[in-house]
Amino acid sequence: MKSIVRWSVVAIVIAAATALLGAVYAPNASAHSSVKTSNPANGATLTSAPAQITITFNSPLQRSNATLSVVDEHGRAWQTGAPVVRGTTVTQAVNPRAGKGRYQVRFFFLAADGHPSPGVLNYRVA
Ligand SMILES: [Cu+2]
Repeated sequence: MKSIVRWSVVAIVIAAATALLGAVYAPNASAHSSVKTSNPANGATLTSAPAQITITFNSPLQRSNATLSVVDEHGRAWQTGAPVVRGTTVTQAVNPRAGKGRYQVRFFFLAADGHPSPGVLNYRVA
């Protein structure tokens, strides 16, 4: 009888600990997939136009509904083709003949859990 009581206490403690861990490690409701690193880095000044842009997120993205544009200060788009999504990384080819100036990378992706991951990165060619 005593051992049955003891084991149910152990079971309750394990269940409570599991619930607590679940709460602690549950993904943040407001940040499902955010930018970890990018090349060019946000705010970077480059000496020549990049041939591609790579963005790495902290969690996997869906391949569908991925959009990315690279726009100069006059609103002209310089990306070529569609973004390529592989797991947590997105690669976008860019026209390397883009001149000096400020560029904005505007993107929208869906995280693997279905939540949207929109964002903006800036870089400059000087
Ligand atoms: Cu999410």
